[in-house]
Amino acid sequence: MKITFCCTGTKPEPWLAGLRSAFPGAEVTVWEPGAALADHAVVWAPPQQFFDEQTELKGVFNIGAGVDALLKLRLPPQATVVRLDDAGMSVQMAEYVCHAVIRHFREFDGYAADIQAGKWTYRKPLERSEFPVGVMGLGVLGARVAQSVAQFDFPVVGWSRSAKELAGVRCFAGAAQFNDFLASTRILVNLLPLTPETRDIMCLQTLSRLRSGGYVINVARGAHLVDEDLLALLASGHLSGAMLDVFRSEPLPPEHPFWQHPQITITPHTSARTLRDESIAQIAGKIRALEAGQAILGIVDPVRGY
Ligand code: NDP
Ligand code: OXD
Repeated sequence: MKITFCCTGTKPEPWLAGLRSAFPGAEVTVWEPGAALADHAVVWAPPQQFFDEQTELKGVFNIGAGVDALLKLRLPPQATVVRLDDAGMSVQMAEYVCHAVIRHFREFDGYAADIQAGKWTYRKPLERSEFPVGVMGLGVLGARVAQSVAQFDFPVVGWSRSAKELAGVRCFAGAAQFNDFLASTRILVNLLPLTPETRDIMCLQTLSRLRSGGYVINVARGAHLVDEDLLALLASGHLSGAMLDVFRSEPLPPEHPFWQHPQITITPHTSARTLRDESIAQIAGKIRALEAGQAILGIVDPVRGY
């Protein structure tokens, strides 16, 4: 068996070592133009030339959960495209979002500023029931996040394409229930995949439907959020702040207003990192299953876009 590795911005050696130890008999190499045809590919942001040349691939394994960039390429039609299915990311997302929700609700930024100014002051405790958290996307990551936030007794609502039942989460589904979901939400968490249907989904029209004093946590993709609309709603006071991990252009350009905005906290696309060992173990298991003709989780539907 031949496995080719083509991951832009990723140091290949540890991945090659892990894949070679999982498949001692296989040829595992870094792709270069003109390389021999492989059976399976492990990829992140490969160039189009990679797929133009690698025409015999059975499996294409993306080392991230989001496949929006991959699906912009022309892929070999026979290949099964597989994304990471948790692989240690859901617990990281839960940490990030719970941190953001609690930091906002408990006004920890305000306390930090007071302490910095030498002030020993108390704020009146806020009512948890007035801070319902709404999670868009109830897949592998969103479901774990919604249930983790619910552990802190916040009211939690969720929204997905197909109807779901999740303990502790009031679930809404489909376009018809989107406005009701938004109207039930004060802290909005985005964990949707980026598809033609979800691009620009957080805009003036939708964010205006959040409860007054709304807060936005975007951990999915930058193109879900219309930046100017967020800024306008912060200026008007309808929204109170945002914590953003993903941006339309990454790294966020130095002149972008998000860098210095007092109500916006940014992090550099780090809410859930790809963990190498977990990912290699998952991909190796799936290559074995595919080779044995068995079903696997995490197969991408190119028509659906995720
Ligand atoms: P999943 O595919 O498991 O879940 C996607 C969820 O979104 C599903 O519940 C799906 O509904 C819902 N959804 C998709 N389209 C729509 C729509 N049009 N309307 C309503 N709901 C919709 O993905 P993951 O949870 O694994 O990952 C989510 C995203 O998180 C990734 O695509 C990626 O962009 C981002 N991500 C960001 C990272 C970071 O570090 N910032 C790290 C990892 C991922 P249904 O259940 O009905 O199919
Ligand atoms: C992912 C990401 O999609 O890292 O996994 O953003």
